[in-house]
Amino acid sequence: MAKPERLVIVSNRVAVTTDAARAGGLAVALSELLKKTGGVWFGWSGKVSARPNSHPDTVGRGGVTVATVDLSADDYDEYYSGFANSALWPLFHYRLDLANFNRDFYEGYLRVNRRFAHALEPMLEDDDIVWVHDYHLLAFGEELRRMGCEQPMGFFLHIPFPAPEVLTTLPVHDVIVRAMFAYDLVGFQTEGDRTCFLNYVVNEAGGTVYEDGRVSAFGRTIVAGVFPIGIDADNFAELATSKNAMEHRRRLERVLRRRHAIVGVDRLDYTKGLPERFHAFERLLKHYPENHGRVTYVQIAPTTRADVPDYVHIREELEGIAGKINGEYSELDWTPLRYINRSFSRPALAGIFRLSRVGLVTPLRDGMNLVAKEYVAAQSPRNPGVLVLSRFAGAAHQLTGALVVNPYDEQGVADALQTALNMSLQERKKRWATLVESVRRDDVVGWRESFLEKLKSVVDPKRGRAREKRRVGATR
Ligand code: GDG
Repeated sequence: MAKPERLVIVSNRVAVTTDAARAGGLAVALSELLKKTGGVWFGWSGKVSARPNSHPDTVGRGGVTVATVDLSADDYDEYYSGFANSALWPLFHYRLDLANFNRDFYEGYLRVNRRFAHALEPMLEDDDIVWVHDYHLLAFGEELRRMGCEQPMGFFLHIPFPAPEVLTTLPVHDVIVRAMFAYDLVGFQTEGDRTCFLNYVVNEAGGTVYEDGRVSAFGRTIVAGVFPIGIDADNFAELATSKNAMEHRRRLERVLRRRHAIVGVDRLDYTKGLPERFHAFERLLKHYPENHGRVTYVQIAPTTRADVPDYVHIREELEGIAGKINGEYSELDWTPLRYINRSFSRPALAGIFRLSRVGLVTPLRDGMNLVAKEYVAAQSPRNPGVLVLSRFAGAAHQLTGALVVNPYDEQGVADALQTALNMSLQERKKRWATLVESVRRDDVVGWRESFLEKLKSVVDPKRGRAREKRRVGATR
């Protein structure tokens, strides 16, 4: 039997673990795969050092080589906080008002992409398959190609791809999209993201789109595909009834005292629509006063990217709104909004989801949104809750059993919450059956397999030729 190709995963941060109780489904799914095929996970160590290593530090963990490099303080400011999180992240989420197009950031981004490529290249073998993840590393493949690497390379964008009208505000938009053409396969979360990419290619780069998914521009032909990411649904469902989950559930039950819970869980990020969501809850209390003393909204929002200034602002803003709502509506024995600015373990989240009558997921823009899928997976089949989901989350294209809302329409979200809180058990069960079927069917294993199968099919003829060439070279 032929030996499976070795997989090399490249992402900004590495997360090799199979402990599903601690890590997200994505980290677990990718590390399981690496263990099967053997492989390398390469990325930033998470450390900032005065003299970053040019050769990766490597650790072997059960057949997987974890290879990491550090960043310098300038790298961190320009590549990570700068171009990735202050230019690309806001821009790709349609927040032009927050985007900072400082040229030093861009230079730093290219420098780190190049340094990462130089660090990985000596570790690559001819038969490797390289799979690069997300917006931090758009230019990584091009740097590897410059060094003569011919391995199949795929890229998956976890966040949305913006419409050309938005993308072209980035002064270096053409350089960035050209770099994406170094990959053989570029994957997006939704058809909408792929369409935005294709529109750019045709209208801005003068490229051609073929019916079979191939796209030509900048002198290269690649394939652009849609691969909606999923979760490990069965595992998350099991977590929801684990001992740890039950403990958290009981603690929450004690404070709820038979009230309904609405739950939100999001990284504290301005794309997640949290101020709008808080205001929508305020409208629920104002326009549907029967919910006073009857409903508690629990919002878990652990801090991320705390050194990017816009993340400090959003935190302050939320504290203000939460204080106002609780100041106005609290009773001696009822706090309407419990806003918790820290993280919980995955089993704890699963337990809290299972207890909550409503899962409130209203990002202003989101590549997919895994929380929506996790909420569905955690529900009890006998008494499932209702998912209220933003139409601007990639997940809305799959999760049609949700109450789909416009997160900018605060009254509309309040009305949907009221509908969810009063929905009959029969209707809840019917909607949940549709939701859970989709979450189980399109899971994280299906996602990774379909991406890699497509990548192999795209490059197969080319790989055949490359092997042939090597064989010819060897007999000379
Ligand atoms: C990006 C894209 C896309 C959250 N709080 C805690 C915690 N979490 C976990 C959730 C979920 C994950 O973090 C968040 O995933 P999302 O998909 O919701 O959002 P992003 O972090 O923005 O992810 C997104 C995703 O990539 C995958 O492609 O869906 O669109 O933006 O798993 O449960 N986990 C723990 N404690 C917390 O307090 N343990």
